[in-house]
Amino acid sequence: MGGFPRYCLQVPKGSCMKLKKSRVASAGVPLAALLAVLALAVPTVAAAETTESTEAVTTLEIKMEGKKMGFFGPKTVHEGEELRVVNDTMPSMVGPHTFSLVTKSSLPKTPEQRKECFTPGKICMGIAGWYGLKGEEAPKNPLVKAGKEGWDTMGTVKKKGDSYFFGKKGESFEQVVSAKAGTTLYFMCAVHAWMQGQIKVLPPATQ
Ligand SMILES: [Cu+2]
Repeated sequence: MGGFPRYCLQVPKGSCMKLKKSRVASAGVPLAALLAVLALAVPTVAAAETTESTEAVTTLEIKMEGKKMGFFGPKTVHEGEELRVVNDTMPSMVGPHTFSLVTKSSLPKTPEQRKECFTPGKICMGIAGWYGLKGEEAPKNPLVKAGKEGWDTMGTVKKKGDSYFFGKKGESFEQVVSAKAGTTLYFMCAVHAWMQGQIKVLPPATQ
């Protein structure tokens, strides 16, 4: 388990995904575990779409789905709700992750941008900088707070955003969505630049 290693940047193109695929295949995900995940996912989605639930928690999972590793979960969350992120991958296989709010224009869009993400002046290294890191070590404090308490601030290569560093499997972190309704929060992982997503903030749920 390390810090911000350039897992997929240090190896020839393609071999990173192949490596992960074979390791995941050999590890074998029990069907029961997958079913449990599916069973959990259904009520989460349902809760996000109704206004009846109280103390709703919206959960984004960091996991493998087939060959694709990424953030999976609902596309909307209510202002004032808890947004939880859970890491279901093994750091010993795929490295750590960050869930980092970044501005839309900061997201690496092309393969070239993703490849160069962890270099000076680029967003992945910028996120490491939010943690006060210059290289690939793990941060002492996994949480970077910016703006108001909770998830609200999308950062750039120069400006801090809200971020959490996941160094362990099963690790979970949640805090309130303090971004205003109407905002779309964009996020990415600083270790795996292709792990990106967005979630739209809806008006506070009426209870
Ligand atoms: Cu990642």
